[in-house]
Amino acid sequence: MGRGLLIVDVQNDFCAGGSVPVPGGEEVARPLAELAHAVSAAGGAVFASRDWHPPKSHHFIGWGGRWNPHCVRGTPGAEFHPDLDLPDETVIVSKGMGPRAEGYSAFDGCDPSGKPFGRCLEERGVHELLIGGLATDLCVKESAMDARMRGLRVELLVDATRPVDAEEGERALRELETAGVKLVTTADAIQEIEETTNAPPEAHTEEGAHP
Ligand code: VGL
Repeated sequence: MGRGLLIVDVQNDFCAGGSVPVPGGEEVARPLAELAHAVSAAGGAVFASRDWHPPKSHHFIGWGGRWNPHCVRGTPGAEFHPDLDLPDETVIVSKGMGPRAEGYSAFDGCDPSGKPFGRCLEERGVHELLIGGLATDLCVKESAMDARMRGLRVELLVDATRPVDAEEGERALRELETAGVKLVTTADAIQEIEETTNAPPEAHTEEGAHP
C-alpha cells in the first residue's frame, strides 16, 4: 500500500541525561513504538534513523562544529532510547558516519548493507511517509523536506517530535506545512491505518467474486 514510517534519531544522547538533550525527547519513544507496531502489522515499512558519528567529527565542538560530542557509534549515548521498542523488521538507517558528514537528513543515511535510504523507500514502494522523532527543527525537518523534494506524501507526527529550540520548532512546523507536509497526531495515524487495513473490499472485487 506504500506506507512507511521514519523514526528519526530517538537516541539516548538526544534524551534526558544525554549530551545534547532535546527537552522532552524521551516522551516520543512510546507513541512512536506503538505506531511502528501498527504500521508493521499493516504491512508497511518501518525505518529508524540514527546519528552514527565517529569520535572525531567536524560536527562537534573541538573539531569545528557546534555540538557537544553525541551519538558516537558504539557508545551507550548512540543506542536507541530503551522505550523505543521496535518491530523486528525495522530497518536501521545510519547517518553522519564520515568525519565531515553532519548527517541531519535521513536521506544522507543508508541501511546496514550500505543502500541509501531513498533507494530503500523506492524498493519498498513507499509513497507516503509518516515522520516523527528528534529533533523537529533539525533532523526531522531536513528529513521531511528531502522526502517532499522526492515527491513523497509526508505526514509529520506533531505529538511525537520535539525541538531543540521551541521557537525554531514552531518555525520548522510552518515551513514544513508550506512545503506540503500534513501535521497529524500518532492517534490519527493509528486510526487511519486501522481503518484502511480493516476496510471492506472494493466494489469491483465483490462483483468479481459474485458474478
Ligand atoms: C540533532 C544536534 C546535532 C538533532 C542532530 O536533530 O536532534 N541535534 N545533530
